[in-house]
Amino acid sequence: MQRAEFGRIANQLKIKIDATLDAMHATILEREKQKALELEALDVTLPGNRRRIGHRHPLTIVRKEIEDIFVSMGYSVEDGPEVENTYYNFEALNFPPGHPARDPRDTFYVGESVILRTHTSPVQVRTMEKTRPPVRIICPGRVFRRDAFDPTHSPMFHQVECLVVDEGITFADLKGTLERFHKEFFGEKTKTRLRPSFFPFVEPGAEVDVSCVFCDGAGCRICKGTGWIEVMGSGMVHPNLYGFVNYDADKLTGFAFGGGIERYAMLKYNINDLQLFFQNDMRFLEQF
Ligand code: 2U9
Repeated sequence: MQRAEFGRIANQLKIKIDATLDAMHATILEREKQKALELEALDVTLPGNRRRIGHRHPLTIVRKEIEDIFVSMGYSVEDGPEVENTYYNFEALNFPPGHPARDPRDTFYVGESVILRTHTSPVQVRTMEKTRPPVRIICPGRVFRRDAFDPTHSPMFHQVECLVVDEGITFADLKGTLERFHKEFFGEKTKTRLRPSFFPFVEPGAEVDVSCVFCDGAGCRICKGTGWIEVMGSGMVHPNLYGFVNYDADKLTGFAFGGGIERYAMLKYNINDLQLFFQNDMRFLEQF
């Protein structure tokens, strides 16, 4: 009898101990869980990690803006090889045989008559060769000249050139197109002016100035007090050029112009050093 009683008590004790241990175990688990939750707590009000995402280079932004303006006026965008034949870069553009631009000190020669193009004009010649008039195109792209690096020069830079050829195209069409383009690009108050100049591929040729984008033409340090800034070269397509592409020089006239994309970007964003476009410094690039 004593033995049975003892067994019962011992059993009750075991149940109690088990329950106590279970309770303690649960408490420990709960405490651990709380600790882990506290440790892993997220403050959703903290700013997130900034993820760097790529975006367009300022020269690409400006090139596309120029393309959009001309496309909206009915032009198409053409491109062509950066490694060119001297025929397309010089001969077909009316450069005489001894012209200084052909000198290996100014132009990168890859072979006897193969060079890195010094302007995008070969694209216009190639386009005329493969299509009949009317022609209404712009040609953006890289060009190469043996210039040393400085704040306004680089051995590689970007140009955009324009060519229009049709019956009855006049100098007034050139002037009107330049005026429209510069108003679209720099703003409606921008004025355009032409000064006589010479380029082998145009006759007559003209330098293109815009009213200073910094002082609106009043005269400042950047326009050297003149109120004008030179941005392009232009002119009426030289009649000699039509023979090279089998166009009828008696029926057709045309205009052309060209300028540096870096120059337009520098004026638009007030950048004073061309090198910044090519150094790929994130502190510069992230501003666009
Ligand atoms: C063809 C006929 C004519 C394009 C033109 C210029 C004048 C010119 C330079 C300005 C500064 C290039 O960036 S720059 O160095 N360009 O002065 N370009 S007329 O005339 C052409 C092109 C193609 C068939």
